[in-house]
Amino acid sequence: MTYTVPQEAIDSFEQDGYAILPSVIDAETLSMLHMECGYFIGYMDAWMTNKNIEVMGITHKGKRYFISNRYRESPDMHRFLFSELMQEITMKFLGPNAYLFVEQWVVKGAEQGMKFAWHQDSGYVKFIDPPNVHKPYITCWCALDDMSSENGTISVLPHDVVGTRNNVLDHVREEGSNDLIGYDGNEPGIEISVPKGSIVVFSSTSLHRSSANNTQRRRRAYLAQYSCEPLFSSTGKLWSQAVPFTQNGEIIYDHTRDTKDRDLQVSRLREVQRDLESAPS
Ligand SMILES: O=C(O)CCC(=O)C(=O)O
Repeated sequence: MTYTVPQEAIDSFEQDGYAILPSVIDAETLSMLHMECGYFIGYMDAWMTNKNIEVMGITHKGKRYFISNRYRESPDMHRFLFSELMQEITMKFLGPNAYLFVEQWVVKGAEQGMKFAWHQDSGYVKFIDPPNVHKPYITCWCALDDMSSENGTISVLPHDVVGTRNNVLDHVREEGSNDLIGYDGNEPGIEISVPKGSIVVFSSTSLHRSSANNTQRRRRAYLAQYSCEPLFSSTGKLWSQAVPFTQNGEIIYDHTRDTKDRDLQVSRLREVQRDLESAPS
């Protein structure tokens, strides 16, 4: 079935910086995402156990995982990331040219799943590279479980509440969690309760956070971020990745070529892992 983003969702994104697309991921794809998620969490757990570490950046073993840019290690993830569904979403919220910028599992452990502080995704870029200027990109936050305040869903702050349209705030790092915080006011934002298979699309300047998971089950989300052009650091280095997805609205993703780039990607990931391990926590 071909999906069309409703006009109200586009209006909501333009006005508030976010839009909710309920139950848009089909059951088969959702089941594939569940299996892949299990694999990557198991891998990360084993890796941290082997290294004898409990914390790596914003990942805290058993409590909260952020596992990024590993889709090439999966035989199936490319089918979702470069699907017609994502083509339609990127076309409507970003424009006719889209690059995969970041993809990431965000999983909160049962009962002890940590909150994640108010931030803008672009705030993480600015924190690491203050002079960086980039066009806002989009985050497609995919709910792999039914999401509620009990299991750590996200909340978003509409753009006009603190003026985040095209405005990247300064973020500060929180001791202990290593979260970057872009807002510490009292606004509660809009808490988003959605069924599994829903996608929340938000702008990279949209402030969002997520609450703790107090339930007895893991809370799983998958994030796919797309930019309208490759994003470079202020010193000219490619930030994360820019995998060509669409051009003039047509899918141009080339899986064979992407798979050939895999060795390069793996060696880049190792570099990032080394940097993370040597960074002060
Ligand atoms: O899924 C969550 O808890 C939020 C993740 C998030 O905000 C992010 O990775 O930027």
